[in-house]
Amino acid sequence: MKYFRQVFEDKRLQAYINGGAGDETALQENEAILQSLRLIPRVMMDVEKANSHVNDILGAHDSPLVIGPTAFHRLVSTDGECSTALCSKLNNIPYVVSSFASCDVREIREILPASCYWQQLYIFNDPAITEEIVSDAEKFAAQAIIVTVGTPVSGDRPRERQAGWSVPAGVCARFNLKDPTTISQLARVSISQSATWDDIKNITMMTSIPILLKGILDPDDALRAVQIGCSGIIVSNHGGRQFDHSISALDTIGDIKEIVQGEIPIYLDGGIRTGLDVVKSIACGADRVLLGRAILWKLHEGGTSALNEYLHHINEEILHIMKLCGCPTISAISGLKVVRRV
Ligand code: LAC
Repeated sequence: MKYFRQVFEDKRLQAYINGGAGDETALQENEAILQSLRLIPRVMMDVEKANSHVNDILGAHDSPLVIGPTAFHRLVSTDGECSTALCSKLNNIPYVVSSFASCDVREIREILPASCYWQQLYIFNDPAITEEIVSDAEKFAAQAIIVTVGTPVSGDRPRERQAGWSVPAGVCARFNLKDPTTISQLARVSISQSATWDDIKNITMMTSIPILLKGILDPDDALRAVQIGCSGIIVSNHGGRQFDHSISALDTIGDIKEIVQGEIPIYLDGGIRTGLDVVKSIACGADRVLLGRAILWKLHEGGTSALNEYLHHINEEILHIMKLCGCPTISAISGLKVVRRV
């Protein structure tokens, strides 16, 4: 599968979705690192019955793919998150529903089976909102709560700023935005800048749903997440949308894996577009891999049918590459040797 990048008729929307922070160094590096990795295939491994199943603390699924949290799917497709939920269900791929979803979580959950419903959460300024999302996650039987960390403020994205893009009124289901609002304004009024590890600890006390932290890059923070009782971490620089010169997940996951010592699963995102990217990320240490922009691109290209076809195809590609690399299971991929071509 070739790399693709969606072109939008609405250039302001394109600036928002495709753009990254600053000079887009992190955004480009996420993709460039994936391109530079080479795997050393193993041979004679009986791959006839190769399967891409994963089974960890967050359940059993047919694929290591996760639909990552991205905001406002109705910006790209009429049925928004409801289309995404249907594709998640059809492919048995977990879907992390954003706190900034454009469809009501009740509606999404009518389509999405519990086994695929994971809920994204920020630490909000108003503790009542954080509590409401946690209690909704319980009501709708979320299998995980993914707390996004490392976003006390929104990254400065010149493309988006120069295009003058703002979130249209009425597109955020949970927050009643009456006027168009820039992402940095939305972050400023809603997301806490004073959040600490105590807030994460509080959330783990508030609910028995497994808590994962998304946005971890430093091994010491990964260790802290383990110590505080998190059930997993997602190594991520937020698709290069936050801090332009942040390290890429693939450059730090090895050190994180070493320090975490298998205590909790480690997932990864950033730049993943193809099955090959997924296999490379797992070879570098990821247990599961999240898709971000690619989901929005496919939804925009052709709604449910394009996204469904993409998810199906990417999984076929994962299986094909597993066979070529002598990996009958997903866990065998982590034993492959990886070389970085400079
Ligand atoms: C963004 C926020 C909404 O990156 O996550 O646009």
